[in-house]
Amino acid sequence: MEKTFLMVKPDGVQRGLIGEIVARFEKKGYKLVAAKLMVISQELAEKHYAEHKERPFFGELVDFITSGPVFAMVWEGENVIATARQMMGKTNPADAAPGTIRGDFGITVGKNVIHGSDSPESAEREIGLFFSSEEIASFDKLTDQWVY
Ligand code: DAT
Ligand code: MG
Repeated sequence: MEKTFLMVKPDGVQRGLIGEIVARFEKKGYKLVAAKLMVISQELAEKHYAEHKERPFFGELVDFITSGPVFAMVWEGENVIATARQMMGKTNPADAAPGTIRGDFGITVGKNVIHGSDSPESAEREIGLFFSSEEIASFDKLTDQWVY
């Protein structure tokens, strides 16, 4: 089954949005298979956002993502990578539809509450950066028979 990497960013943690965000993916029917509260090192931040290294906002982005604890998660389910991106909303909360996480909880692009992998390749890469294989649970969720 497909897996994705999602992370409540430092602004979302400080604002008390972890529970609200986890609840949305739980209610959707997805399965949480790994989660931890952690502070991202400079090195991990630079690896995680390597694709943006040449962008003018890279320094700010790394400073922000390392500025306080994040809540890192792995979620599993059918088409979870693309659907989680839809549930998050557009990168800039100003463009994100109401009902999406960024549309409901964010105002500016620099503090947009949540990260989510944008493709199968980035999901695999990001899960590997943040979690060891022993940290990812493999189990049957009994309610899946009422979801699928
Ligand atoms: P996403 O997080 O939706 O995958 P992205 O990968 O293009 O978006 O950018 C990563 C993060 O960088 C994004 O969540 C917020 C920040 N960012 C993107 N564009 C920005 C901009 N023009 N100014 C400041 N920060 C920006
Ligand atoms: Mg991205």
